[in-house]
Amino acid sequence: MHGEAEGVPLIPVSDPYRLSQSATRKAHQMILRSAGPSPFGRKVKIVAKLTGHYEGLKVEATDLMNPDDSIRTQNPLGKIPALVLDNGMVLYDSRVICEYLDAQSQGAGVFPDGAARWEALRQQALGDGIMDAGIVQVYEKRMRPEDKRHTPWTTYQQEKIDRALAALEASPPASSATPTIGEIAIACALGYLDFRFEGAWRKGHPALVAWLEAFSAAVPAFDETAPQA
Ligand SMILES: N[C@@H](CCC(=O)N[C@@H](CS)C(=O)NCC(=O)O)C(=O)O
Repeated sequence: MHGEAEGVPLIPVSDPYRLSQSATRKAHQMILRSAGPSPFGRKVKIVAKLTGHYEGLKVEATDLMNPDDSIRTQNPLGKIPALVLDNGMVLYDSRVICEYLDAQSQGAGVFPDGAARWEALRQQALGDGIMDAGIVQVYEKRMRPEDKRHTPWTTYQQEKIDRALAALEASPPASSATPTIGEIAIACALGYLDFRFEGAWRKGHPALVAWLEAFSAAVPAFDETAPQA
């Protein structure tokens, strides 16, 4: 049986999808691999707060570009967020982690039942898609030398964001007392656009701006998890 004592390496190195040999942790503590600016990590942190799991979570910074960072053995895709459970199993990606946290809670309702579930999952896909298209543009700048960048590619990605914003402006999410995963994902996507794209989205989307203001007033976890450079 894997050790549960504090300070004892829990998982043998022969189990590559679990904790690295050097990792140690307190019993019953989950480890969230994330990074300050990650909008997907922010989704998970908000859901952890809403479901009462945040106190039991140790957030461990990740250096995605460091080949020796254990994220690459914890998640073969080398992506964050990843959640190391207290039995050593690693869950990824943010959708799986959020659903897991919600399922462990006493009906936080982040993933509603019935027809509302499909609306929430669709909104989550839209919010996640905005983040994906934003991250691709950030990486294009970060990873490629200027003379190798391909503007039509970043324009193609930006158009996804523009269409998503237009759809949301025409039909903003509801302001539920209990925020759904869809509302959380959209708020995190808009927060990411604020963080990395200087809030340019705000121009021409007054209904969405008002929605985000109402969301951040109703859900303190949103401001509490604001991205850090
Ligand atoms: N669908 C994934 C997306 C995660 C993602 O793209 N994370 C970014 C950081 S915010 C990442 O790890 N990028 C590194 C890479 O793509 O290799 C999720 O929901 O968790």
